[in-house]
Amino acid sequence: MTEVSSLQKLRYAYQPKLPALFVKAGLKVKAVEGGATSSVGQPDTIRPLFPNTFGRPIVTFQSDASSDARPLKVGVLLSGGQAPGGHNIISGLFDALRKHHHESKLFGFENGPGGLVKNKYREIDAAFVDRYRNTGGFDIIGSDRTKLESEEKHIIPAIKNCEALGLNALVIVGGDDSNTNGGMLAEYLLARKNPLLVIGCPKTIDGDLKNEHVETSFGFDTASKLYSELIGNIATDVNSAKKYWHFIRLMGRSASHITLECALQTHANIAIISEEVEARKQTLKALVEEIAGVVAENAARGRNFGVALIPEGLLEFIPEMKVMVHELNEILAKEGKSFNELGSDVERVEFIYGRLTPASAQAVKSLPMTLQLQLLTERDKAGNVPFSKIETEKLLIDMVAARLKEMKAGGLFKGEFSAQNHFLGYEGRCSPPSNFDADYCYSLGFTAAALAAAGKTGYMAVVRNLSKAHDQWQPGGIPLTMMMNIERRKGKDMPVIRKSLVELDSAPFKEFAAKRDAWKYTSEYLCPGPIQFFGPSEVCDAITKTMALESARS
Ligand code: FBP
Repeated sequence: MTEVSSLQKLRYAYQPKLPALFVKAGLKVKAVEGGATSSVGQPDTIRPLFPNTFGRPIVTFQSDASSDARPLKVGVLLSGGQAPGGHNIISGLFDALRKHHHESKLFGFENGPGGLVKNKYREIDAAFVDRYRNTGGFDIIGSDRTKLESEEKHIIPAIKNCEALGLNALVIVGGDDSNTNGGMLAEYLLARKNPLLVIGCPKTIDGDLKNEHVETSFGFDTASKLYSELIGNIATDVNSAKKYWHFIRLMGRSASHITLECALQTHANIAIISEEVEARKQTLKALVEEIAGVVAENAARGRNFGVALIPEGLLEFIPEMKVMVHELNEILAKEGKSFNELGSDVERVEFIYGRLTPASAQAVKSLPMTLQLQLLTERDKAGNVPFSKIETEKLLIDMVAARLKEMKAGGLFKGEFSAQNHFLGYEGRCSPPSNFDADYCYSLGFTAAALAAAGKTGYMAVVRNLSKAHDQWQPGGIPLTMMMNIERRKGKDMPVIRKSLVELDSAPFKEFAAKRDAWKYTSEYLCPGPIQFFGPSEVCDAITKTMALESARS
């Protein structure tokens, strides 16, 4: 990296804010344990699977000038999709470990869990980390989606590689799946009296790794602000040209937190929330009817234009599609080998149609063939349908256009429908982190180092009280088992960290539900503009509407 932008030079100089405890005491802290914990679901099934780590207490920290400071060797890896702030976890870890003891060392496993298994790593030194402070992306060490699931292929080599480096702790920066794997690894190590510690950090732009103890995952703040900026700009174009409906699909593989936040930030005319579609048991046909109705009513008011937000994971929440995807997953889990040996797309669809229930076969056949093939053939390493590749916004545009044509013939629609489609996804995942994500991640890095220094394993590093000023932020650790429940994955019941979906009785959803009718037929869009790094704190340090509303009610 020989040339850097003027903004990046200034961002290098930004000193991320820390909780008062770390400012005052550095890592001269001690862990304070609360009472025993349980899991969020099925404790009787999960306890026997985690006999060594289940029930461990929540940990907070207090300053302790007498705490012992021996050098620590820590390995870190970034797992799954990129999220703004990952580099600051690493700079926070590095600075905290150096503060703890100048001989401490930090190693970065390259290209995610895959690099841990293949023993690809680099030592992180001051000159190297300085080039990545407060920058976006995961390019510092890379990431991948390898799951640490096979004892022979993944776990044993991973442990051997950590031992060869003499690591005291491994920090896994990832989402629900990666942290679930971290919890399993911690249990595996303890059962074998291996002293290597495993600590997780909550990452994902999707915002779905959150609960009573984890207030947000990092990256959600920056990504949703960046998408809101772009939606605001499109809305201004809509108001200027007055000729298009823009259908904008927003990332978020499963939960609709990003779409909800962007709706609150921009006042788009339509925002579909997948969790509500599921709760209402709305079929695809009924959803199309609803959207077409809003388009027709806008046209009746002289407005042949508008903005519609579509969450990436929508299809899986439409009841008939959800059942169909579940059946497909079960078929592919059991008969994947025979399916993969088939030579043509025609053979593949016939194979699947014949095994689905009639209702699910009907649901899959109702979709265009390209979409059917994507649903049938593609799965990510966790066995999920890769919704980032499925163009749901185009499907909806086509279906709404067809319905409007029928309505026109029946005299129910008298306007024009000309649509543009967009997908806002990857452009949000590597943005320079907002001040919030820069500060939060740097604090998470310190917290992970404090957990390692305190000898804690099977914990997620957390920072709480995030809606308050940073000096009131509270670092701590939550047992990974505490966030687990049993879910069906790749045809099996598995213990996994529970994903947080949009709850319809949550403050952010209620705010949206109370305001959305007023946004349907107007052009009173909000244009939030780009993320700001310099200027008044109410602009530069603003938290998401989601967090503001959640914390006001908590
Ligand atoms: P994580 O859950 O790993 O953070 O990734 C989230 C995400 O950005 C989703 O929003 C999106 O559907 C998916 O990753 C895309 O995955 P990929 O980067 O493998 O295309």
